[in-house]
Amino acid sequence: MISTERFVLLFSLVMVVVFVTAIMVSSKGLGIEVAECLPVEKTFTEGRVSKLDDHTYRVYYVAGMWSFDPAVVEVPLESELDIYLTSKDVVHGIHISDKNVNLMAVPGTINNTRVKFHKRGEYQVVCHEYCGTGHQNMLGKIIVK
Ligand SMILES: [Cu+2]
Repeated sequence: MISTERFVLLFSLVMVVVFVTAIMVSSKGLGIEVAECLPVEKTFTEGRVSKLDDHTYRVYYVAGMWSFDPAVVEVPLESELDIYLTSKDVVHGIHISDKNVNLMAVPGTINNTRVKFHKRGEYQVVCHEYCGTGHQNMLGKIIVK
């Protein structure tokens, strides 16, 4: 007969293996990307958009009280945006409507993710971290033509 402690320990080890396997399958097998942090040395202070090719853009977002730089990004249909995000003052966040993008903007760090646009339209960019009295005005836009 197995003791309760041994059963709990064995069960915990099995669950660790199951969770690590699930993470590996999600990231490698299904291609789900996990947001990553880049080192402080690569911090930038100005927002900009760089065109890498006809359907690949690199967007450097700088969040600040209470706006995003750049405020408006225009890209063609089927574009992939490689988004780099930092903050110049306090902790902000970024959420892109209808997309599974939800990043923190932390001063001194850069967060990165990729998003692809398969439908035309205007996608609202909002700050999802309460960052002060002007938080509700912190809006941006991504226009897919
Ligand atoms: Cu904010």
